Amino acid sequence: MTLDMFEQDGVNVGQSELYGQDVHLLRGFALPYIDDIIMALTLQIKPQSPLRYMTTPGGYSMSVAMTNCGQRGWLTSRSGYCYAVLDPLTQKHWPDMPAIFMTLAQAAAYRTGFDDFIPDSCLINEYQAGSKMSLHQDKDEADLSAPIVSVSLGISATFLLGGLVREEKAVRIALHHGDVMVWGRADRLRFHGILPLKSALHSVTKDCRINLTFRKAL
Ligand code: MD3
Ligand code: FE
Repeated sequence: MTLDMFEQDGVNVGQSELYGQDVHLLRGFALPYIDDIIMALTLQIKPQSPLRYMTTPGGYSMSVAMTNCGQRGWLTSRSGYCYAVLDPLTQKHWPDMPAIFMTLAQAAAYRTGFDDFIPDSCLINEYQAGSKMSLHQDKDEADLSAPIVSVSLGISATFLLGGLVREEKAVRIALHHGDVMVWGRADRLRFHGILPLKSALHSVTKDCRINLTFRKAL
């Protein structure tokens, strides 16, 4: 096995990058939280509300496995997209949002000028080799004045940052273990996606990439 099959553990840690007016990339910001995040995912969230492959309104199975924690969970099915109080798989509430998740999301938002971000939903995306997310907008939330915070864990991915219309050419940004993105205001409705994940191994997540997306749904 060659060395470069293993991912670097954080790249340009401590740097912050700005795209457009309000897309902030905080390199390695989540690194101090990693052990607690993995613990909460493994012991609390995944056992209560397992990862599953949801169906798109068009009838396709997503290549990304998903679950949620918090007061609301994002769902896609044949009937469309929505935020739901109950997990359809268990007919129970989604797992509580761990305090450390809230602390991390609020710290990242505060650092980038969003003072009072209180997410009520955290979508957990798990990418295996080949999983991708096509270019889309996040617009199922009631209050578009709230930012979104996303945390990347494990294998690096290529993020596509498009414009406010689908036709605008997207720029590619490498996202690594521990990176946190915060976006809002003028950039809240930008198109974005993830290129098919390349096969690799990471010491923390093994053969996958995990993304946490914190949103204010209500
Ligand atoms: C949007 N997830 O679940 S979030 C999603 O890595 C989703 O799993 C991706 O898009 C993932 O809806 C990416 C990261 C992100 C970062 C910057 C953005 C989304 C953005 C800037 C503008 C608009
Ligand atoms: Fe999105």
